[in-house]
Amino acid sequence: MNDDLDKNVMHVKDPSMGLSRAIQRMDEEVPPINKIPMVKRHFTKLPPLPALPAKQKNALLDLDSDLKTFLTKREVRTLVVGVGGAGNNMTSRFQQMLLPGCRTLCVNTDVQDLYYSNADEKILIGKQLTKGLGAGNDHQMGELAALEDYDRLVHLLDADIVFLTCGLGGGTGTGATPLIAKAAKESGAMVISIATMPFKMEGITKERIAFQGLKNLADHSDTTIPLSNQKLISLVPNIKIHQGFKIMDEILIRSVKGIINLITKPGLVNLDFADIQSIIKRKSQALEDAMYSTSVIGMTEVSKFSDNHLKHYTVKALDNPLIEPEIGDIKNALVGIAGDSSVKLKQVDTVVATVSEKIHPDANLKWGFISDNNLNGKMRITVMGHGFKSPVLEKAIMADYTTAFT
Ligand SMILES: Nc1nc2c(ncn2[C@@H]2O[C@H](COP(=O)(O)OP(=O)(O)OP(=O)(O)O)[C@@H](O)[C@H]2O)c(=O)[nH]1
Ligand SMILES: [Mg+2]
Repeated sequence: MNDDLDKNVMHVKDPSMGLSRAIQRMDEEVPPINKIPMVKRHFTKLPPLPALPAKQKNALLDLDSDLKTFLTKREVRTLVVGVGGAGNNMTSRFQQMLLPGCRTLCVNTDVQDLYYSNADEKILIGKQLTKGLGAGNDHQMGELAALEDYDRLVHLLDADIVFLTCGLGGGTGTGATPLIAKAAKESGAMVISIATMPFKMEGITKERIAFQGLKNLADHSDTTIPLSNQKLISLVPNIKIHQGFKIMDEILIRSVKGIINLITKPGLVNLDFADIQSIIKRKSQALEDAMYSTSVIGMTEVSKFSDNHLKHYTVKALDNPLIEPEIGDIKNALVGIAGDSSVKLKQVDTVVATVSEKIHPDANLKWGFISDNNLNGKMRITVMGHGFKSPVLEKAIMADYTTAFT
């Protein structure tokens, strides 16, 4: 070993020496360090940056006026489209709510229905084919009418999110809505279809037609929400048919409004278009996977904020009895909470944690909070879940319709 180096090494002279003795020996033998040599540092003083002329500086900064223009450009463009008699009725009622930034469009083969409907925009499809007289319960006629105006539809469905609504079981809604979904996708929109399935009393033919329409609709939509009229009867027996339609209209309108509010209102914790895109993800474009492309949307308002109360109503919002989702299979969820400035973090946590505990353990969950002082002591909870298997869609997709109409 090198002698110089060896000098600096303390050798264990006596391996049996106790630790305190060894430290004492080290203190005696190692010379104390009296002086730590100073390292002289050289700082070069940087010359001051030349001040930019104000004009040049402003050109580099993003001014509020620029941000505002950008903000309006990035606003999510939503369009609610009602197809056929039921769809037109729902859209007309939706129009009365005057949701800012949300356009409405009615599409029909029936000129009279369309004339009396109330929407920002209207399209009479299949003028050559039906002469404005409606599709007469013939879904093939409805489909041909939409084909006649397909190019016009592609141009007019210019939005980021298109909500399609119709009552399945007739001619126009059943036949045209799937093609309208296709046209909306072609124009680059995300398509959310919400359709009612007929009451049993309307007959087996209508039911079969509705199931085929649902299959075609699911094939061209990002997400499809079938609402069963029949289930409404089991929930509210002895209801009159027009009351039943009204309730379904209301449910459908609220669902659309709920989704729009989730993503378009600026929040303290924001949910946006990208979030809803990430939630409504189809497993694949294969038709068999469309049975997982359904969503559940639920809303509730609470005025008591105890843990139990919040948990109870959050589950209620998620467990929509007209959709009957398999909650444990929900793979993606959005939770929107709106409340006034008194809402506490713990309360928000209870709602979000309740959804998280109920849905699939690996689910992707996003939440947002909108501060809305108009809510005056109330909290509004909106939940949207996606990725579970819908028995109604499964039935629609798996059934063989080749013989059903002959
Ligand atoms: N929610 C709701 N559902 C309705 C209403 N009217 C009809 N329905 C349902 O929707 C289904 C289709 O009816 P319509 O929308 O009138 O039919 P359409 O699409 O106009 O078809 P055609 O008139 O044959 O061209 C019916 O079988 C009912 O189950 C309504 O006002 N509200
Ligand atoms: Mg009609």
